[in-house]
Amino acid sequence: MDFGAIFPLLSAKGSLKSFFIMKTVYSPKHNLRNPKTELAGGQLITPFESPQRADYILSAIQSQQLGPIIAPAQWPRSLVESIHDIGYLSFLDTAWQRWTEAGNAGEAIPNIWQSRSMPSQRIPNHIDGQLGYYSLAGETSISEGTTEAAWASTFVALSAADLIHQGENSAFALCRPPGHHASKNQFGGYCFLNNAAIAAQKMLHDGAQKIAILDVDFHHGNGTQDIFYQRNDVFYCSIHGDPMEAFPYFLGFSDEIGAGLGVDHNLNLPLQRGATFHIWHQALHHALRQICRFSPDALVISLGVDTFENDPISFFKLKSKDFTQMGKTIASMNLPTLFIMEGGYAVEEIGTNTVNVLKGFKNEAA
Ligand code: 7XA
Ligand code: ZN
Repeated sequence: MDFGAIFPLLSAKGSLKSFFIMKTVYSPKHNLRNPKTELAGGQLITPFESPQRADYILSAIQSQQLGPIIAPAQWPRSLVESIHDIGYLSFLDTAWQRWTEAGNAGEAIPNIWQSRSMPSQRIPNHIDGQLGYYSLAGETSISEGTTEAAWASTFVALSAADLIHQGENSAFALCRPPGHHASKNQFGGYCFLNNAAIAAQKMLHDGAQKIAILDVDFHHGNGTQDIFYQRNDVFYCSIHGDPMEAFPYFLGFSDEIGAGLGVDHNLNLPLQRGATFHIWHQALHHALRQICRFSPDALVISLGVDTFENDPISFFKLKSKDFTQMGKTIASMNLPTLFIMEGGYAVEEIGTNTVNVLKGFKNEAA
């Protein structure tokens, strides 16, 4: 007898399906991150990483009835300090105020960095020097409200991680600003606090022994790699545009396999310009096989949908339907899975592409 036909709640295996429901954690405080300037092409342009992005995702979640939308709780600062340096966090706390008090009219954009020819380890006192010290790239301006939005984004990730701790088999953290480029002590690539790393660390605090982070954003998550590079309790794996051709340019190569205890706990799968879903999906299978060998207690997905064919700053060729298959394939791991929003700049399709992953996952997971 086909129980599924009589009771739509029952899968063929007879287990309860949760009506394709996945809880989303969301905070309207993401709107506090609303910079007017991004340095690109020698000009100050309207940033690609805009509040609209989250609006589109939220409305797709609502219209496609993914599941309940929940507000984040507040979490202790110590959880964030377990990933980021205290000095960096104080810099973020005061940067905007110090920038404006220094008499600057525009948004805070770094314009000097410690370089190969200036290897001083000193941290400058001046805000201009500190912007250089605490950043890894120049496109990302700090504007009023940025730090508050970044913390709210991290609280979204922590609350979604907590849903998994409470027994949900999956959850979606609609984080904005994103996080995977943020290292222990540097912002850049639109990221300030590394939401995926902080959430993974919370899962370990909560009793998990091993966490795998799979980064499917178009860009390599240099911050996440750097944070866990010498550790063997977190396996970091990323499929991304070849850094010889794509941001962040200086990390994400296939010979970066981890160091010390972390050897063989870092896997980079860079792909060439024009990669189709067929190629991308082969890389995903390879990644999942390695994650399987690691045998984690849970999976954190750094979910960027800037692999989409019409993304304005990326060069892969995934179509909207491919994101559904991506979710299904990830579900085959049969692990508690936390999705953390990262990039994606084709705003009109960002909601569809994101929800396609989540529904693909949920429809497949028993
Ligand atoms: O995943 N990371 C992103 O989507 C942001 C990448 C920033 C690229 C800036 C290029 N000028
Ligand atoms: Zn990206």
